[in-house]
Amino acid sequence: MILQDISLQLQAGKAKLVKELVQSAIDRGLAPEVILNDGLLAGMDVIGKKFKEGTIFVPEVLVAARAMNMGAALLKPLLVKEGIPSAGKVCIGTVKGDLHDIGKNLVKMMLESKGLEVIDLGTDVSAEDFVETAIAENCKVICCSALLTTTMDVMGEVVSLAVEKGIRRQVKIMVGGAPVTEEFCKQIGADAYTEDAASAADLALSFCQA
Ligand code: B1M
Repeated sequence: MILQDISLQLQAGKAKLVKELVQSAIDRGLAPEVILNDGLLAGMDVIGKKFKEGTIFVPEVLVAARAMNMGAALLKPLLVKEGIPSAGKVCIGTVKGDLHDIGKNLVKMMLESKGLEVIDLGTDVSAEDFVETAIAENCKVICCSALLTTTMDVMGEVVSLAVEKGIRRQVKIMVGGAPVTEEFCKQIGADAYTEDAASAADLALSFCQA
């Protein structure tokens, strides 16, 4: 089964092979969302569990992440339609101190697939950078991603700074990433938590259309 092969080769860090398998899955007519969820993300899920258990280490995770990115790059043109008018402007980044960007990149891809214009601030993004960008670019939504429990609090700083700079009513603040929860979102006064990239994009679009 090709999806299982994609997952297994991703876990083995075989980026070139993953790319070939993803291309072959596309050629066979499998839906890009299925290839992403049941192939690439299924493989990253296993990597995450093994990393947590301590049976694999940073180098193995890095090669798997590279394979994930190469596979996702092939799916991007199928998920993101080029040349459609912008449905609204959003900025996105992984918060200060945090270098994980796979999830953030997926959210970005899904936002673009909804026709939203996305300003990607990258990783290690301070509260100041999020808020200043939202002001300068007139963004309707700020999207913050965090993968480390130690960096989640920066999301609270984004909310506080948005209040301090007087833009809190004009901008929605969305949060997500593995350690983030609905409860945490409420606690820091953000507008919305979503568990995955597709629901984040749906919600960001509805915020922009409101
Ligand atoms: Co790191 N890492 N890592 N890591 N890493 C985790 C997060 C960890 C849980 C692993 C573990 O179990 N021990 C753990 C954090 C523990 C904690 O905080 N409690 C951890 C650690 C400890 C570390 C280091 C400290 C390790 C070290 O150096 N000793 C270090 C920190 C570096 C830093 O950031 N300062 C580190 C480094 C790395 C690598 C560089 C090796 C690599 C990152 C490569 C990269 O991103 N370019 C890496 C990876 C890959 C992981 C795991 C294995 C996988 C993360 C991932 O990409 N998942 C991760 C284990 C895990 O999460 N189970 C782990 C796939 C991705 C698609 O999922 O990002 O969750 P995710 O995104 C999802 C949703 O969360 C959601 O959408 C996506 C899919 O639909 N989502 C949003 C994400 N952002 C959203 C925003 C939204 C809405 C939804 O709205 C705005």
